Amino acid sequence: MTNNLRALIFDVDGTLADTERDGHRVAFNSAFAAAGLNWEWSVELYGKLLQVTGGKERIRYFLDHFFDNSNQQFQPPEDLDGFIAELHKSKTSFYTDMLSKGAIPLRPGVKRLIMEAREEGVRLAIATTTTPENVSALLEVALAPDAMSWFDVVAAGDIVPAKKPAPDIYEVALQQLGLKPEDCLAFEDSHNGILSSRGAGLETIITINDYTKDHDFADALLVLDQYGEPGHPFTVLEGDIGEHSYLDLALLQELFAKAVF
Ligand code: XBP
Ligand code: MG
Repeated sequence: MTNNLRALIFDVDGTLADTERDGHRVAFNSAFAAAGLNWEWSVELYGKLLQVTGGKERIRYFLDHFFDNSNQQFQPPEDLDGFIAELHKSKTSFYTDMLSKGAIPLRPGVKRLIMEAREEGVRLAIATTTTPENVSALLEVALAPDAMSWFDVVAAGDIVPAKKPAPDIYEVALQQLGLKPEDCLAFEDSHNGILSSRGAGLETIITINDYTKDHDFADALLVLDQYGEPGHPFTVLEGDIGEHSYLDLALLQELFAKAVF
């Protein structure tokens, strides 16, 4: 029996838009400065910190593993969790401000693919580690003012205690969609992301970016540099795409039909 492709479930950061280096990282640094902290996350350091998903979790990971406090300049407050939560709230505010001014565009082909799915009645969902208001800040400006209503499910942030690479956020998305993994495809950009999506049983399409180009994607259905556009082909890094030169629903249906769930 053949299954129909019923829904596309997208990661956000790194997949829909390159938000990490010039968005999240910059917002973290702005929040540190506003709090009077002289912490500065360079592009290189941030690459290492991305090993841990979730902004609050990432700040804690920085303090535990990368922060040189030998001169005791920073006195950790008694309520470190509360301190980190406040810092992260400020980071979210800097981030949503930046994004609402259009700081970060969608990656090539993303809007076209989403519009095509809508036209063809393939449902849309999001499964992300980031804070929910970050998703709307990006999509309402970069996609369309009413873009949030295009997604049947937006599973985001702290609704699951175990963030990616745990499968939980994808499991929530599937549950809220009322679909099985073999009805859907997932879209990711990172090793933690594909561990999460595959952990939930989803076949996964990867688009790499500068931070994730050396990650292990052996488990992916397809690995691309980008979705591409008519006249602007993608580069295929792993997988079989026949005659196609950009990612559209026809290619997704072909891959889906061949997928072994
Ligand atoms: C995204 C993340 C997030 C963002 C920051 O991972 O790891 O932590 O970097 O978002 P993925 P918050 O793309 O795998 O979902 O600061 O809002 O947590
Ligand atoms: Mg991602």
